[in-house]
Amino acid sequence: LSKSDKNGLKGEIQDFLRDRGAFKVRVANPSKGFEKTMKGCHPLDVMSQCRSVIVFAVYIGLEYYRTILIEGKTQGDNRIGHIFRDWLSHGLAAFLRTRGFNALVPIGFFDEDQKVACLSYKLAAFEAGIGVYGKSGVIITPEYGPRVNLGVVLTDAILEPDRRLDYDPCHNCKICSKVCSVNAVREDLGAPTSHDRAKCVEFIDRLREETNDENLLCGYCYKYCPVGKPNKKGFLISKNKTLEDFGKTLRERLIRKAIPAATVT
Ligand code: B12
Ligand code: SF4
Ligand code: SF4
Repeated sequence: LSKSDKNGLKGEIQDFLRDRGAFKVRVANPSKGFEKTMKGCHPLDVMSQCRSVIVFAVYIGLEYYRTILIEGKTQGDNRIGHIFRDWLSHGLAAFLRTRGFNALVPIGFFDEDQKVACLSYKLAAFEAGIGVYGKSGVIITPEYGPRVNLGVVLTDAILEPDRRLDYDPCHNCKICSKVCSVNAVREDLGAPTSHDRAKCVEFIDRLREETNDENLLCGYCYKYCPVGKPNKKGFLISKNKTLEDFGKTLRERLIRKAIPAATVT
């Protein structure tokens, strides 16, 4: 028996995604858990006939955030890794449709101004047991820490659900709160309330504005999290640099410009 025969459709889905680069594929039941969903952003709000939430993770470095330049300019959010992830998700949705199921890739915002997606991939990953929320507000996987990109496909196929992980990666670690330039991670609070989303969003918005989209992201908390062994080769940075790559003086200037009241240490 092949893996797929043994595990049925779920096994086939896992094979499909693993063959294309995902290292972990799990399923959440939309009718269980999801208590922390924002109003309007439940999987059943996005797809009323959804019976399974398929979540997968791809291991990445910051290179993943390299942006495709069109006529020498960044055009919105066309980051290469996101396109790859969406390609995987749509490939799986197409595969499920050939099997007679409905499938939907949740893309886009519920509230664009507040940067709230129509479905939180992190919450889906938490419910499916891909990882748990860390103090920095992102999902920490035992395998690669936060350095993963998450994909979600909703379907009406009934698949055996997995469980949340019983895992506490943060313990007394304070690294993300120490490296965050704008104190958006509180070390004294538990995850995920420790992450001040508004501060982080404001900082990144202003950073983009001040650097004319030269610097799209910060990601210090993501880069320095000690969980999962960082593979140096995965951290080649090209077009979209992190703040660190701007050199100390320029970095401090960018932070001050972005948030004048920020304390730069
Ligand atoms: C908008 C967005 C941003 C915004 C806002 C960030 C944010 N934290 O919301 C900005 C531009 C700042 C950003 C930055 C980054 N992002 Co971003 N972002 C998104 C996006 C598109 C939507 C996030 C969203 O809607 N949040 C809305 C809030 C409401 O959802 P939530 O954060 O999960 O909050 C839930 C919990 O708080 C939960 N909750 C509340 N109380 C409790 C209590 C308990 C016990 C539990 C379990 C849950 C819980 O309730 C909320 C849901 O209702 C997602 C993709 C997606 N569709 O999900 C990627 C995503 C979250 N980003 C990602 C990444 C990697 C980053 C960066 C590292 C990028 C970088 N290199 O800098 C940084 C990290 C910043 C950080 N520390 O969070 C990854 C995260 C991967 C991971 N390991 O978790 C995602 C999932 C993209 C992807 N497909 O992989 N991002
Ligand atoms: S850096 Fe430390 S505290 Fe922050 S998310 Fe990673 S393990 Fe948790
Ligand atoms: S992405 Fe940057 S600003 Fe946001 S929490 Fe992480 S280190 Fe802080």
